[in-house]
Amino acid sequence: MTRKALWLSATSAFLAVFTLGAHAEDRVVNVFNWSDYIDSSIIDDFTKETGIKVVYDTFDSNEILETKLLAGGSGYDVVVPSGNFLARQIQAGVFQKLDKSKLPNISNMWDTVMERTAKYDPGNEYSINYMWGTVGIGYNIKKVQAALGTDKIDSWDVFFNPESLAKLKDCGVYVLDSPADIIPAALKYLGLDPNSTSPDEIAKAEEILLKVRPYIRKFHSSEYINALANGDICLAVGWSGDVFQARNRADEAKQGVEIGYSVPKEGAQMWFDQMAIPADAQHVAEAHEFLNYMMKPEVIAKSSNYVLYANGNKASQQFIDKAILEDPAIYPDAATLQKLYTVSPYDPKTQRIITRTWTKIVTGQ
Ligand code: N2P
Repeated sequence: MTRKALWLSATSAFLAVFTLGAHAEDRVVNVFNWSDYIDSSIIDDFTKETGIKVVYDTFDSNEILETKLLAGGSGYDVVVPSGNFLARQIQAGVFQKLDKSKLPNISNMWDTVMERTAKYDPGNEYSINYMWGTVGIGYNIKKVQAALGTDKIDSWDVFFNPESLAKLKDCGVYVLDSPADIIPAALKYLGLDPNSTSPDEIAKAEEILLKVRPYIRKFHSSEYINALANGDICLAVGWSGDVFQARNRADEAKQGVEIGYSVPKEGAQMWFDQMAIPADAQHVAEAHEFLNYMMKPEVIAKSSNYVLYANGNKASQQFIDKAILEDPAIYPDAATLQKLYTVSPYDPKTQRIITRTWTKIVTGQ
């Protein structure tokens, strides 16, 4: 070997080692998930185990996530839309099919949940269930008792009946800033199909929501957790696990705040949040490793134990706290399941009506 050739091969060997080293350090996955939705030690453990750094951002609205996904180039490798949004995003070409050969832990998933999520993602080709839960009523037991003379909340009437909600105005009412969660609840309360696309029926939901609008302090999809826990509000239409997290925070604060959650008897929405990989993700291998890690029974059980939502992983149930697994408001029993309905994605025309309606409701005009 000539001197020059020797130098060249030494240089390329050095470059190769250097690039490999840089590559190993560089492994990253950009995750965009709902706020208050994970025990952060899970992220640290994932990085320890795989060497993959996690950049973890949060949102509290399907609409925000959807805007980013439809614009493209979000920079995210794993996102978690709810099923009804996922379905139309799949249609729009936003996601790539999962490589199931990289997801051996899929065998831990729960067929009962997969059958339901297949409604949004036929064959579950694009997504894995993260958590699922309901839309219901979170409330401050003592304050509601003082204002209404009862702390038995078993009906949407406490919220949709203006006379009742007026009594809770001063102690504070928050509502999810989420048309696809609240409008179906209004339709259901009115005895109509929560999936109605009839403009007349949606107008009826608008009418009833405008009647209670003066008694609503805020539309927001995550602040109600602390607001309930601190005793700043007495009622929130919110997501099950978030209300249970409020209950835990209130217990920890030991200020005497007691929080209840009701799945109203008229019916409540059951939703499924699904992990998926955008078509333009830059770290596809890392995204699959993340998904596979989240399907480890101990890992996803740890998440459920912390966020107080049920997950779609059957094998994880042996690691879930008994009190959670046996709480029908988290893991519904047959009687609770009877009361739950799912919602379908809105077609573009209905979506325009819903968006317009929602603006009117939130602005109160
Ligand atoms: C997480 C709430 C997610 C439920 N805090 C709505 N999909």
